[in-house]
Amino acid sequence: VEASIPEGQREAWRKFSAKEFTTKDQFETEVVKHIETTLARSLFNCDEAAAYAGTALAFRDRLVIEWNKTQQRQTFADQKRVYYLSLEFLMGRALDNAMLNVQQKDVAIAGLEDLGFRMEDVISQERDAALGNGGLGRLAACFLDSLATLNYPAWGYALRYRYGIFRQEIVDGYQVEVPDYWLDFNPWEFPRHDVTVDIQFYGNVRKYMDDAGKQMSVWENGEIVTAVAYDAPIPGYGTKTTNNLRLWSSKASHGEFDFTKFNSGEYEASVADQQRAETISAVLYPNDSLERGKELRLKQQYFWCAASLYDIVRRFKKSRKAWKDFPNQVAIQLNDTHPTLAIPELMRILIDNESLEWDEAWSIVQATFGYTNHTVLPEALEKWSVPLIQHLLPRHLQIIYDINLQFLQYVERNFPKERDILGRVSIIEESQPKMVRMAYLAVIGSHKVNGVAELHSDLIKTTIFKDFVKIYGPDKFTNVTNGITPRRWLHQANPRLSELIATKLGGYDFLKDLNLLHKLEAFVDDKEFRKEFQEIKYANKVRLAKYTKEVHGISVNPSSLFDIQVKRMHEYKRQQLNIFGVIYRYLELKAMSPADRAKVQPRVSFFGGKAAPGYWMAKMVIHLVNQVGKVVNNDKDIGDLLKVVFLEDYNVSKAEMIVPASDISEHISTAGTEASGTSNMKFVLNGGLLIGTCDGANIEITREVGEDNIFLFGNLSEDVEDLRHQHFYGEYELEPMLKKVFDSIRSGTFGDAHQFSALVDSIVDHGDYYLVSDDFKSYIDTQKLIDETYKDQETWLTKTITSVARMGFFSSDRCIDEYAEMIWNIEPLPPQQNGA
Ligand code: NBG
Repeated sequence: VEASIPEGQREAWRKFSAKEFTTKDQFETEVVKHIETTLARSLFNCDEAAAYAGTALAFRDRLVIEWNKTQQRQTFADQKRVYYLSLEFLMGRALDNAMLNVQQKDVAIAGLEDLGFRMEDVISQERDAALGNGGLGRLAACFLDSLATLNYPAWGYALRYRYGIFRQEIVDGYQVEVPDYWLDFNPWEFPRHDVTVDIQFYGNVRKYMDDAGKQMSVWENGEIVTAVAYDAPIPGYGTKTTNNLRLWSSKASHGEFDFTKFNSGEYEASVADQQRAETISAVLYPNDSLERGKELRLKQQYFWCAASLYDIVRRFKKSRKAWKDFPNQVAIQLNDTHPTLAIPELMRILIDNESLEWDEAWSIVQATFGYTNHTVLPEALEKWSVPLIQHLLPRHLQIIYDINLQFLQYVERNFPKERDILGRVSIIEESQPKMVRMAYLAVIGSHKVNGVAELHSDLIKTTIFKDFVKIYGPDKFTNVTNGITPRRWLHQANPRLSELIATKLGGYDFLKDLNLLHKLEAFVDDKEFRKEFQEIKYANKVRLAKYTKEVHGISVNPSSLFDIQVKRMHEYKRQQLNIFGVIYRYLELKAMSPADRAKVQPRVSFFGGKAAPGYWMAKMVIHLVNQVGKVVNNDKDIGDLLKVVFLEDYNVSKAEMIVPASDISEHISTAGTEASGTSNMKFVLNGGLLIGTCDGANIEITREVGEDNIFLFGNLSEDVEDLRHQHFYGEYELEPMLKKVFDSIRSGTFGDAHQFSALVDSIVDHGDYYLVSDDFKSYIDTQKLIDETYKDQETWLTKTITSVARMGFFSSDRCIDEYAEMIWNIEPLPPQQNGA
């Protein structure tokens, strides 16, 4: 639709076009206007929630102005764009980030004070946008921040879940899940009721001859659900670029409800249809690194892929370029296998709708897509049953079979002597029922496949994708080590540290070029700097201690060593190793004389993280942590020497408080299982040290900060297979220190032993798949080394400062530049075109 204002009237538009506030007074004008008009409240009726709403709306207006201009500039520049398809974007809160990125937080603090509010209270009114499970979703959010900051023309595409990840409550030591209805008030999204796409499910495929006598297929007679776009502006730091995150919401295709049914008296049925349609985008699946093959999940995936591709293709077609130019204008990144259906969907569009030949369509598809793998855990590798896809997406199943046929013929021609290879690499697993291996389809349909840390990228080449390396050659596979945005994870989470660094480095340039942190090493002996650095860490610990007291009623001494493990609860992440270590420490303390106890380094062990609702073993670990806490925290012999805290409902905004407060954080997965980890980077950047296994990005963190500044322990990934084998077929002896721990659990020290028997049995009787016993001694010894090292606070401080200075590599800006160059082949908008 052409909706431009005619030339003659544009002058008036320009004159009255919305302006951004820049002063305190202008900011206050905006806030009061929104509170009085948008919210219809007054100074006699303005609580903190209203102050938050007014402030958020004032900043939203600012973002929208820049966002509109950015879209115009990007359209005008007509460069290649990248589309990041991710089922999860774990954004957290938006207001603080917006204020800092547009560099107007000071103005807002002063303005709010004038109006009678404290910034901290206002910020804490906002609910997290929790549209993700863990690292994978948070990575996508960091990437959006970097893409905008670096002025790349980029869009994110996802689903607008009405319920994000559940809220976790701990009741009697057990996890209880509470729905997270977060859309009550969300000022950051814009419904685009004019941007809709009709998405088809079920139906059948009809073959026909077109006018030129060519055999064609059409998918028809399906059920239609409408996708409605909701947009959220993504501001970059210190740039005018404001990119778009587009979330699709599902609704019944015929609007409110079916009037024919309604009029014929089937009122309930008509409303039920509507609800069925809305169910598609209703809820985020709460599994982290686990796929369960539910039909609704597959519907979500197709709904989102099809709507996004329609949108992308529509934008491309406006440019009136030839199809062969599609990959020169469009890069699509698949965040894990969840969006893999985009591959057959783009094939369907090109062949069935646009009448391209198979080969041409296929080369466009391969040149367009890139695929990021985020795990080698077998239970996380997505497979969908052939009958389910046949039923839901009959045309896509045909296309998948055709892709597979072409691929297998190619393999057969090139590897005629390899008997078993075809069965191994086929997209279709010959099981009962047959399954579609989504990771293989993603590899075959993309031009690049990457892992997320060096070890992980090596592992995918030698394990799950080994045959594909042989088929395509090694160049198709690459590594982009994960990163984090220093804007949220330093500047926003730890403003005092950010400011201290800025005073030493002469400004905040390091937030855009994190490698500049290396200049901090020059201050490692600077007395004044050291003192302030230490004070900031202490203040952050005091803040967490205060929170722990207020929310959990547990008093902890901020001078203790703060040991933190916060992440999704998962056997491979080994929170059980941590809590067994805590129990061991407790038993040792109990056995000591009071004189010996007086020499012990006091410690607080913090845990936090959600367990998937159906993951019993993970829930059992949560329960054990809480039970141990109950015993230890109330033991008079122990006092401040050991406290155990389970922080309820770990999420992004809590991480912003927790991460800056660590002395040590735990990244202790069985070697070879954690693809990267990203909180490890956040903790070090905030002046904490790590205890970790040689896994994921821990390895590159070690390379950067130096071996002396990290506490590594445990078996190496190359030995894991052999150890597992030994557990079953060789001599298996439980580590004696761990046996003591189990004896105490079994004797009922932490409540009825039965409730933990599955956890203990998995190690004693069922093969100890995650090598808890094998790594236990090395873990305990390393914790002792940490206690010793921590006693010398000056040495500790030197280690932490040195580490911060060496973390430049882990900025997500570095990652995004690598993706842009190696995989997407896109350029940022140059300064004269990005509004600078
Ligand atoms: C997770 C890995 C993490 C990694 C993030 C981001 C999945 C499937 N994978 O180690 O477990 O840091 O992805 O890459 O959630």
